[in-house]
Amino acid sequence: MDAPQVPHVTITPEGGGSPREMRQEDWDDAAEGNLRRKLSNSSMSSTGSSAVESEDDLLSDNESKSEGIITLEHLVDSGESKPWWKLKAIVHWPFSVTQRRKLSWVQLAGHKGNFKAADEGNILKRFSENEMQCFEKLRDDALLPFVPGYHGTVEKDGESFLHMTDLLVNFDLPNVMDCKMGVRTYLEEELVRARERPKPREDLYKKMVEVDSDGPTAQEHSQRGVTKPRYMQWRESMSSTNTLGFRIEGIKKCDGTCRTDFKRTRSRQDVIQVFKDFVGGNVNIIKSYVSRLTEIKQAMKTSQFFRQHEIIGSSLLFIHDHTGNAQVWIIDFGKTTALPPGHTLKHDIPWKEGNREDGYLWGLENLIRTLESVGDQGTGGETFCSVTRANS
Ligand code: I3P
Repeated sequence: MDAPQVPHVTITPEGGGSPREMRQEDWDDAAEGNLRRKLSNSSMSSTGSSAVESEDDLLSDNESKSEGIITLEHLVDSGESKPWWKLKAIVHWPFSVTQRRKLSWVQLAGHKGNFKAADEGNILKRFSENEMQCFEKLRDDALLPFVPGYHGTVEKDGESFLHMTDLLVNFDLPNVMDCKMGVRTYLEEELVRARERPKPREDLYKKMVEVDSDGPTAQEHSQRGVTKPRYMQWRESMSSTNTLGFRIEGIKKCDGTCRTDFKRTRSRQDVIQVFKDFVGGNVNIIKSYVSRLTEIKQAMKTSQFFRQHEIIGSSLLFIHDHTGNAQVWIIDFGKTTALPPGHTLKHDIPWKEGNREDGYLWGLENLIRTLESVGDQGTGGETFCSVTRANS
């Protein structure tokens, strides 16, 4: 018998394709497992990194952005093409509890087409040599308890995928936050390449102007393009990446709302406010997060993998639900690269081009301190999805 399919959520570029209203039969189909949720490229990039060396060249302009729209796609491989369904960012999920459990998998970001449904409790992520090597090395590492389960590679529809555990499977109506770690979000080799072969991109220019029309220089305005490292550095300086060593990329809450508008969330107080809202007034969730982050930090101190890798573009995925279950996972190793033999990183000293430092540990310490102050300040009113549950 075929294994049941786990549906996937897709966040697609706003304006791409023609949305239509969801109808009752759509939800019924969803509940029967006839849909899959698939994540496309997003401004949050939480899980979708493709091959390190090629992204800059491969991505087209219209593949680079999401404003948090969720798309559901029919899973049935019947040959007949069913329409893509688009669901605006702010939605109230009209599912029963059982239906919602079946639709429990959500992916906050990644590049288009990166995910597919797998057997129950698992997902398929588009193959990346880099990421696969990381998972292989992590099998015997102190960080193993904090990374998604990896079950090898599989072929599907002529493509290779990494077979991984679905991190949301044990949650009911999960709240999910993606925090991208480190003081730098691009590889040194991307910097070198842009210097040797500058390739201004219009999509990145447009994303920059959308947030700050004064962001581009006069030359960038006239060519209507910015290079990738220039864009990434600007993103880092606008958000808390440079100042705190991590930034909030996106949040999906239990009521189905998605937010990706954190590009200007920069100060510690801004971050505290976002976390307060994320946990909906529950200080115990914050405490659980702090203790999990502290365990991760301890594990990093003994991890060989951590010492021997430059960790770029990796995120911490925060997940909690109304039962009080709260976990943090280290995800996205598409741009994590091994250092030459004999070299190690400290992860908490400043980056200078050539030293490959990523500021991961410094960011993690800042994140822990920030969350501790959320706990100290209290979080304000409780808003929990159990209320929604009672109504369903
Ligand atoms: C994207 C984000 C991603 C990055 C992507 C950027 O910007 O920095 O991390 O992908 O580059 O466009 P934003 O968050 O503002 O949308 P990688 O981490 O894989 O480099 P891309 O457009 O080349 O995919």
